[in-house]
Amino acid sequence: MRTNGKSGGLGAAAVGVAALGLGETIAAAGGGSLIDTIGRGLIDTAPVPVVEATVALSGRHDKEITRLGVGAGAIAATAALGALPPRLRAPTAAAFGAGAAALALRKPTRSASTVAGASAAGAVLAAGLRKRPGGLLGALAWSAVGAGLLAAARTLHRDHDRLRDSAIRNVGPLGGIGLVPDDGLDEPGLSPLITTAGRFYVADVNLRPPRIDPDRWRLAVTGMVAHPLRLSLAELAADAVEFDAVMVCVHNRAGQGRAGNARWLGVPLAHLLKHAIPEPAATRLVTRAVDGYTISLPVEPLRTGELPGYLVIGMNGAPLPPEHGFPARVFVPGLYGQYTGAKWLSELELTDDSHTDYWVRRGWPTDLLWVEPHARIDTTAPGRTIAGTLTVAGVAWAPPHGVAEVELSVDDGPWRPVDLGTELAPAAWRRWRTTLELPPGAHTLRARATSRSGQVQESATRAPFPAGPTGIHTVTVQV
Ligand SMILES: Nc1nc2c(c(=O)[nH]1)N[C@H]1C(S)=C(S)[C@@H](COP(=O)(O)O)O[C@H]1N2
Ligand SMILES: [Mo]
Repeated sequence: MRTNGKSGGLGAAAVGVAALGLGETIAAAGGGSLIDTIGRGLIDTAPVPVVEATVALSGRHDKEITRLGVGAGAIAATAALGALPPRLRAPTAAAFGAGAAALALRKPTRSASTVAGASAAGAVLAAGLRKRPGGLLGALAWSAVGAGLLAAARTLHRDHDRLRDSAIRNVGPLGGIGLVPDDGLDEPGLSPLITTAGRFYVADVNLRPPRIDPDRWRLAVTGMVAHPLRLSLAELAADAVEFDAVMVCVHNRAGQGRAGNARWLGVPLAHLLKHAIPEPAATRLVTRAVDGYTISLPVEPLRTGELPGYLVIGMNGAPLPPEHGFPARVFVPGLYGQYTGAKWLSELELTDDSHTDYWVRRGWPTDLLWVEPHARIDTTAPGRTIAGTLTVAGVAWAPPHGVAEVELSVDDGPWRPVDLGTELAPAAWRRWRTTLELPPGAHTLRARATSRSGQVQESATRAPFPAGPTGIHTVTVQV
């Protein structure tokens, strides 16, 4: 009996692999994903402490970890299903499929192929578990079919990505990075002045970037406006200007890498608003994306330019990469990424204060969150020119005002200013470097930035939720 029970659980899990594989393949054929849809359902409903813990623990691999978790969770749930009395298995399996199909029906991320995939997965589960599939051979056969289907789904996803990438390439260059900017401060291990798209952090609520056809895409400016607009990428490019700025995630704790500095190409929002003519009652500009994410910004300071926001279409001389919001996003330098505007933009809607943003529904503040001045230590290396010295270098930011000073403290001693590289723009990050002579042994280095508006980086450590993180990057070196 015991062996029978074990192989029953194994057999049920194997049916789960096959069901997931079939569902994912059908979904992927139409550009959807069963696994990503379930993952997104979890992300949309997870309570803030769960989201914060996941972000803190998973670092840059949050998407892979969520995807693996969904796959493993689905298979484990099927194994548990196999332990139910036979008459309950089929209805419970059907309920799983229906639940996943309901997630795939949600607007605006609705996907017909994912609804079909979820239904097929539910049907396979129900049929496969009617009798508890026993025997190692049976389990192996079901898993092999499932693994083959998952591999097929992967190929289909890649095919869709290739089509999307070639459509993006066809857009051609957007903005030219021109001369590669130089701040006179190159140092091995120091972050480049401009972060390439491949190294730029990615943060959003999706497991896979939405695919948007640039030829059919239009930016709609709608809602409380006298002149609604519908603009193509080419029309937007005609009014775009380049600017250098750092983007920082509100989850970037001291010394972490959820920040990047790029040369962006964008249309000033003040310009778009001038053409659309907001009604007097329009107080919020909702940046709405195809993934259902929204961020809203106050209209008046955007209109006057007091809050200089951009509708961004280019990054480092090229169209926005898929992960970073192709074809368009909104960016207000100085606001944390979560507050700065949506990627994969579909619409700018002018409305009143009744709108509630994606993260505000889960307890994040309505008020704009400004990036805290921050200095990061990127490298501590033996001096290249003078023996017995240590070269310390990093990046610092204080958008939108700019970095006035970066200081270093050794072993909790006094703060001493370091050398600053040439500033690209006040909203960009600025590199810094210094050389220290230290006695042998272990030493603690701390760096801090001060903004040109006089704000000194906070030294107390604070978690990201709900007002953004604070704290000083501290590094221990052995001389
Ligand atoms: N549509 C959409 N836009 C979004 C998000 C999202 O989840 N969906 N995440 C925001 C957050 S939290 C950050 S930090 C930035 C990250 O931009 P990046 O991935 O290009 O670095 O995008 C913002 N815009
Ligand atoms: Mo973020």
